[in-house]
Amino acid sequence: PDGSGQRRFDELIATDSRIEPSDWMPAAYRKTLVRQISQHANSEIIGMQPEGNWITRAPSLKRKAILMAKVQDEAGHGLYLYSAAQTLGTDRDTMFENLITGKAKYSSIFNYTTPTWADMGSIGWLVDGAAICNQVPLCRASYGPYGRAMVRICKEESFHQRQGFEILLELMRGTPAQQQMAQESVNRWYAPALMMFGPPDADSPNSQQSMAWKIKRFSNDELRQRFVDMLVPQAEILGVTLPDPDLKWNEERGHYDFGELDWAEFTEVLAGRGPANAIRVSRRRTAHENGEWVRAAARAYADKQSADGQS
Ligand code: FAQ
Repeated sequence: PDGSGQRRFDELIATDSRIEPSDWMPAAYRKTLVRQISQHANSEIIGMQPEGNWITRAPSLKRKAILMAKVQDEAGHGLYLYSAAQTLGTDRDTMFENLITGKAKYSSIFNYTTPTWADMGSIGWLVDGAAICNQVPLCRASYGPYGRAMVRICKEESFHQRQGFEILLELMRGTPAQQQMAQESVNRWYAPALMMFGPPDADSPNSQQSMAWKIKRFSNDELRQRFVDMLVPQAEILGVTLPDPDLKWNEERGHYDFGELDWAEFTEVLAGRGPANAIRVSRRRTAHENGEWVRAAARAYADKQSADGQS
């Protein structure tokens, strides 16, 4: 009430220090963090599905083991992120409930389907690649538990990105049919991966405030540009073509120019009308319901342990 909490908060932000769960923080800062961190956690959990789809059909035992480990990592990322969000006072049941009733957002990218094995390569190379570009700066997010969770997540994402690149490299060194499968997959994933960074800066209502609070360190368009600049030389090594006729080096800017994205498609996906929105949410709901007996058993066990401890 005397404004000292706000002053201390402003000082911590100005000096690039960390805000911790027990510190005073503005209600709007708390709200935006819960929004972003829970959406991020939801993305990791929903993001298990497009790749989970290929675990039983991976082309070798080695590929199957790698893919299982990757999908498990995603579950782990979701769990640390839900824990980070919980430190802000929102309980996990509420976040799950919002996800399985379709109220909560998660990344647009996971509403696309994975019809071919090459999609495992494209997800690793493009989706994890975009995730790293976006998330490395989040390691310095002003909220301590979020920034610290991101450090480990980014290390694992780097490994994921390399395994995706390697799947595509192997296909590109293979038969013409394999090369075609890789190129066709990159054609489908490229533009949706660029949209992961969010709407253009002029249409991004949250960016300015989130940057002032040092949650976000760069704008959506800045990170998208960084990603495109990173992809072009990697695509050359792979021998795949990025599906954008307007992609070209701009000497003056020192960056690649690229074509306008289909923002109408992005809006449709966010509104729940992407190729796989309905299936993603319904699968998650079914899995949650089927897991009820495990939660009940864990609760009963914990209650018994604490009752035994008291006697
Ligand atoms: N999809 O004002 P802004 C992964 C929403 S990586 C859906 O610009 P903000 C790893 C946004 O929430 C994917 N919604 O918002 C993995 C807002 O709506 P709201 C997850 C989007 O927050 C790989 C509205 O549009 N990564 O999971 C999207 O400042 C492989 C206006 O936008 C993260 O979540 C989108 N693409 O910036 C896992 C990173 N973009 O909330 C498995 C953390 C925007 O007001 C397999 N998040 N919206 O109703 C962020 O960095 C930010 O939240 C942005 C959006 C950059 C996503």
